[in-house]
Amino acid sequence: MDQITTPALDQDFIAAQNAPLLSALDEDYAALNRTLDRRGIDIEKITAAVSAFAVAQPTWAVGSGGTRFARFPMGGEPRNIFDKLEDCAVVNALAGATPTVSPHFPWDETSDLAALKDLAASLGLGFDAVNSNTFQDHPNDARHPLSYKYGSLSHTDPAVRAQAIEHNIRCAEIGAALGSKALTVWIGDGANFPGQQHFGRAFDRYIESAQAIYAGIPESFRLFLEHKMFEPAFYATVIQDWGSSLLAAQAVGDRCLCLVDLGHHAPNVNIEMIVSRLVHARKLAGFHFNDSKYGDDDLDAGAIEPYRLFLVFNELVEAAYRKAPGFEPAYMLDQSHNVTDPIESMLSSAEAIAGAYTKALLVERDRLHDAQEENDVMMAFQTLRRAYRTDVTPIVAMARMEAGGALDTLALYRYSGWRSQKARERNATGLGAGIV
Ligand SMILES: [Mn+2]
Repeated sequence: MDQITTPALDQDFIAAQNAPLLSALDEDYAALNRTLDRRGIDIEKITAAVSAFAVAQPTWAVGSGGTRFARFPMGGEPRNIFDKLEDCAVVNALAGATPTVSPHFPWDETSDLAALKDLAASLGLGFDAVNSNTFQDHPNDARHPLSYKYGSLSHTDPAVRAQAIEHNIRCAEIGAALGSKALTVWIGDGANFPGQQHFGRAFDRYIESAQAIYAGIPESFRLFLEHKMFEPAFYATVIQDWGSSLLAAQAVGDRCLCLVDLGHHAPNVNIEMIVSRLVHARKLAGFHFNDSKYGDDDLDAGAIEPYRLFLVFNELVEAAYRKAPGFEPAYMLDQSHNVTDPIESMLSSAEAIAGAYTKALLVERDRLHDAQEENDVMMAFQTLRRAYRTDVTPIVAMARMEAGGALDTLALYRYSGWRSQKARERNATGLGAGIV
């Protein structure tokens, strides 16, 4: 593997670009410090917590996504998992908060896992949850002679279920070789027509298959079940909501947990409350961040409903604050970038997520809990609002710099010339990407 040289990955370059912005940051940070001091909040503690915060990058997010209508590729897109790691490394170098990547198979297949692991290590990246794929056929894989057209883990044919189970176990084996500790399973199984599928039998078959996967993956692994209300099935989906996900996870085992993706719910569902319920059940696997207006839009985190993002983080921070048993969430960005440079979207989203997390950390918990217990509705609401309307930009920037990142991530990324350099070097074809 050739040595990767780019200003975007060079710590001295990043520091030099940060230098002229430092005095303004110091002024803003000092002003915010005075504001928070009046609330009895230690800004240094908050900054340290934000600096330590991490969210994983899915490998598919660094390529241009697409819709069912079209995909509009851009120059310099990654061609394979090795290119994707390079792009993820750029995001992490500048954002300072995205040190792990979440691979997806078969999209990230390689015959040289050792080289992949070596490249990740040289780029300062680790591997997060591994994602399986039984929502499409694998025509080029001899291990996949059967079609998933009518489902995978819940298919009526035991041979298709066995093939899907085997694929999941293999994904976990690859993950174990890379240093991952979790397998995420999202299936597209469902029905497009009333009467097409026996709801009860399909759910029983899914649970049986999930149990077989659980028995086949390393004991060090956690199994994440990701639910989604609709798409590709448009009438009924086997694991359509957190209720089905929880029932299945409870039937499978202690290390089987429920993963919440912000875009996978019916309109108006109270997603922050789902977080609270799954924490109560000790079954929250983690969270996939994105944003949406209509469905599983996979837009950039915080682009449409930043207040909801804050309310989700408020529940996550609440769980950490009260040291909820079994609370060890895995966070990942799960977005599809259709009209932006994916690296820019990832940088923007990492900042939005860090901002929402910071605001949730600013919630005065004791004051909130007191107001709740006293039924002081307005003060409880205002306690959340006070945290939410605080401009936390200086904390997020300071935390990012302390983690080695850039103060102005987008400006530095553009100035580095990474994309145009890659447009010359890469000739992208056949990239695996999609909305999951
Ligand atoms: Mn997801």
